[in-house]
Amino acid sequence: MPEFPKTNFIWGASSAAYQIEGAAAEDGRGPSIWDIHSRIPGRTARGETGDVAADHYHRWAEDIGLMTQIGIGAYRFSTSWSRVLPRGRGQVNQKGIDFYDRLIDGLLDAKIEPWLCLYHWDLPQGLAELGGWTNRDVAGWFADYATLIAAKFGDRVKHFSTFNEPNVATLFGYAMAWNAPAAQDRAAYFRAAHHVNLAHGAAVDVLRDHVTGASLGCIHNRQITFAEKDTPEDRHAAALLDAHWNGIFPDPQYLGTYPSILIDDLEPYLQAGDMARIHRPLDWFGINHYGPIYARADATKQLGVAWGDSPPEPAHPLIGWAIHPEMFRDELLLVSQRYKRPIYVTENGCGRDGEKIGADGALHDDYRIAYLTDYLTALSQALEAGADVRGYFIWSLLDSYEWGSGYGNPFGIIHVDVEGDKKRTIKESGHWYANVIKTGRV
Ligand code: BGP
Repeated sequence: MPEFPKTNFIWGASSAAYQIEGAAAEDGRGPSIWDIHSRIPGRTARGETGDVAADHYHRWAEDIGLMTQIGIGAYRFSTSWSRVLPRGRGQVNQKGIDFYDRLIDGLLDAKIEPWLCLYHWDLPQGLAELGGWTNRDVAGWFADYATLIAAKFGDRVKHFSTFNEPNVATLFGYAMAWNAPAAQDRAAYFRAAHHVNLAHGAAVDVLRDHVTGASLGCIHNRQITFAEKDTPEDRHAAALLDAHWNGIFPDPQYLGTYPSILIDDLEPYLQAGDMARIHRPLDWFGINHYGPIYARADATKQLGVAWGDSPPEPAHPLIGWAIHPEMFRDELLLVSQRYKRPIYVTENGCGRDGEKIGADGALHDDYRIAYLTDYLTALSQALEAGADVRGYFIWSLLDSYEWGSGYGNPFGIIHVDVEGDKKRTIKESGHWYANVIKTGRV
């Protein structure tokens, strides 16, 4: 029976602003690229938006109460850039600051450590209109936003991440057109990726300067990458996708280099001194992990690589994808050895369509408990093998707006009646997680 360290190990839960807050046009919040994207027909399932989401903007106190009930020690959330700076720069929205003040104070009162992420994909539309991540000035705009956040909350928040999954935001946003702003433009993608890295470095400096005792990291979605078929073309595609998915952000941020396979494409956007601006001292590495990815060569795609199909192995009948906890263990070991920083697993979990509260008033998600048991067992194996993992944050606290899937495929350990009155019900997995936290055992 896997046991986890009694000290020096954090049990947490994660969320993201656009996925849970709602109140999209309330109290002065400006629009972000996701408000625009989700309104364009065909972009999201059933045309759903985050306008109301889990209504966390109004129910944050109840949500803190639920975290207390589960025993959560740390809560990872993101601030909505356009809630505090409606156009992304310039005028500050005091009501937006007040909201995060209330949330942070509430968390601290409940003895839950706030982990603040500056960017979970919701660029202010005002900045998108100036070119967004493709405009090099964005690094300065992001640094100004980080300065505001540090000045307002840095007396109480000590754990900050600059970005959540910059790979998903740029690859899906600028090359593959699955996420906002849904461009398919090879040059825009490379520019955006480099500017995100510059913004990261600039924000790290600001947070370091303004927050006493800051603990800083970036959160990366890391998955082992395979060729769909064992052909030279697909093997090359897998090496490329691996560089885009796993390397283009962590390598410059933590090691001070870009993956060599991408350097020719990035070269035009690199200026003297850029790598030193990106490669700033970091305290920890955040990993979001779901499962392996597969690459197929495809010359018609912007980057010459398409998302491949996973091999014909049985998908989990209820979760819909194949479960590979051993690759989670391997990924943790790999990241620990390569980047040599303490690791926090900042997302892991599973979604399932059509979950319903039963006649007994409970939501029986035994498949989620089985999934989490397998993944936490893999984590304990990685710990035993020497990976320096210091904490685990479940994705996610609440059923949320799951981007292109809309309100389908909810991942929460707390059910939210999104179509109805937004009532919260702790799922069986939430009660199970409470016991894991209490006993330190799976
Ligand atoms: C991560 C995101 C989260 C969340 C999660 C589940 O990529 O950081 O915001 O959406 O994935 O998403 P998916 O449904 O794509 O597996």
